[in-house]
Amino acid sequence: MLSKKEKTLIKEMLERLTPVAAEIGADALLMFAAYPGTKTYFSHLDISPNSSRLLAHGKKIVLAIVEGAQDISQLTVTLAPLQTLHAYQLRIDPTNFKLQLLSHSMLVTLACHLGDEFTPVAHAAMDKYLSAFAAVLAEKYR
Ligand code: ZNH
Repeated sequence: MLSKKEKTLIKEMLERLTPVAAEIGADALLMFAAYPGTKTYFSHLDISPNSSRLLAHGKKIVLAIVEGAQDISQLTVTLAPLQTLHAYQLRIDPTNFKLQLLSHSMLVTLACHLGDEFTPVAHAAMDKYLSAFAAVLAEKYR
């Protein structure tokens, strides 16, 4: 799926974004939560623009994506706790992962933040990685 080169590219790109994880996560989450079907999951959180919860939750999401990128071949192992959380505690409808709305929101946000650095090669690699990530999160439901 992902070549060695792509994995390295993703890892480096994400590591450089770690200092602005909250900002990027917040932007992506705002975009994501604007989709009608996803809003309900966040009704208990104040994720209005610039709210502390938006930044905190956004940061958690990006850091999980950075962590997963450390060794993409081990994604199912790294993400096991998150799988359980989404499937059994949060009970997120798995359709949400298949729609890839958060992945898409993240790609758009990365494109905005990275500018020229978000090359077609980087875009394709990141798209594949985020799809794999979402697929792993949806796995526990089967
Ligand atoms: Zn999610 C949570 C990530 C998807 C919903 N998440 C969470 C967290 C993280 C994440 C990291 C935290 C955990 C702790 O705290 O420990 N997610 C993630 C990712 C993805 C996701 C990376 C993709 C790719 N989510 C998702 C979806 C949804 C969700 C799709 C819906 C629809 N999450 C969620 C919620 C939560 C979470 C609701 C909880 C919040 C609170 O805080 O409450």
